[in-house]
Amino acid sequence: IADCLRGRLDAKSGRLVLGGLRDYMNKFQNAERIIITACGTSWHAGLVAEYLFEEFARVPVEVEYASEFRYRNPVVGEKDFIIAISQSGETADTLAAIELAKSKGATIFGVCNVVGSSIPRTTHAGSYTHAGPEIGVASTKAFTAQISVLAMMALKLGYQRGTLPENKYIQLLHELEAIPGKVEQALKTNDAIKYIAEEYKDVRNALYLGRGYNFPVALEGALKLKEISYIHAEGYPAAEMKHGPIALIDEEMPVFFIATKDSSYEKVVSNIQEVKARKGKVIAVVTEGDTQVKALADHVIEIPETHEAFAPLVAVVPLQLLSYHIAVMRGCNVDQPRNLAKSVTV
Ligand code: F1P
Repeated sequence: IADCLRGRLDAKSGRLVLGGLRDYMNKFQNAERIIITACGTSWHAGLVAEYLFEEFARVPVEVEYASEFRYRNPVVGEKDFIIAISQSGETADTLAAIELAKSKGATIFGVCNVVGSSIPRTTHAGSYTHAGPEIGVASTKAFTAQISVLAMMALKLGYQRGTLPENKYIQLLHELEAIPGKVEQALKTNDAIKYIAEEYKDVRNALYLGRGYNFPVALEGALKLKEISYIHAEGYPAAEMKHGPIALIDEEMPVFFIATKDSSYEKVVSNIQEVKARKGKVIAVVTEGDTQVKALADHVIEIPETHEAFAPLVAVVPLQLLSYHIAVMRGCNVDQPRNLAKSVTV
């Protein structure tokens, strides 16, 4: 994240320098709609970006699985600004979605990690995430780097469009600058997470729940557990629990909540109460100093307080660590999970 911010965030002048956008700022600013397309973890980063763009820049956003977008007949045209996100820059579905949108006259912006890969070569413009090489197949630091770039784009757009006042813009940039330090603090939860992993390493199913900005984090937590530990896991918006997943809850079911202090905190607390009333096990990622969730949950993992828009950058870290430890304890190869390829090129 620090590498991602370096050179792009000039806190002194209070300005963001997003070189990749330079020639396309007009298209970006005047877009009637932003369509984000990606696969897997990158799609989850795109979901976080939807919340960011809509909150700060008030532009309608759609987030599309590239693997669906390419096969349907989407309404897309010159007024659309497409953001294609990919760690590898080689994902075949994302490349095909780009070609489709390009053929309809849309402007395509890539957010990729691998310099010189196919996606940056085919898009009109783009920003590299500079996350460094992802050694393992499952994306981890690419996710946080993607969100960092997308957050900067959303703040810049909001500022340019006048929907984000200057003082708020500057304040948010300062908050963003503080994130690498908070992630370092979140990494210190490692021992506590190892202990939790020991307790849940043999479960067959798990549920991940979060609201607002933390909903995509729930999806990503579940995906990491599936990818590297081969445990069946589902991520849901916490409010959707009562529309189906609640039927799954019994004393065998661990439910991982992202319950940081934000505008939906009280609602999440009541979701936790609903799970406890059905004897589910609750493991919650909470904000440092939390007392309400602590009193209800079986385990809590404390992370530093952040602005809710940037919470995914910090909250995902303990969930990544948890999947890592569970995978190691189950004897799985965390770097090369079965059946998964680093870049899905077919
Ligand atoms: C997309 C993705 C990854 C996942 C796995 C398979 O890759 O779904 O999120 O962890 O590696 O591919 P990319 O387009 O972001 O490279």
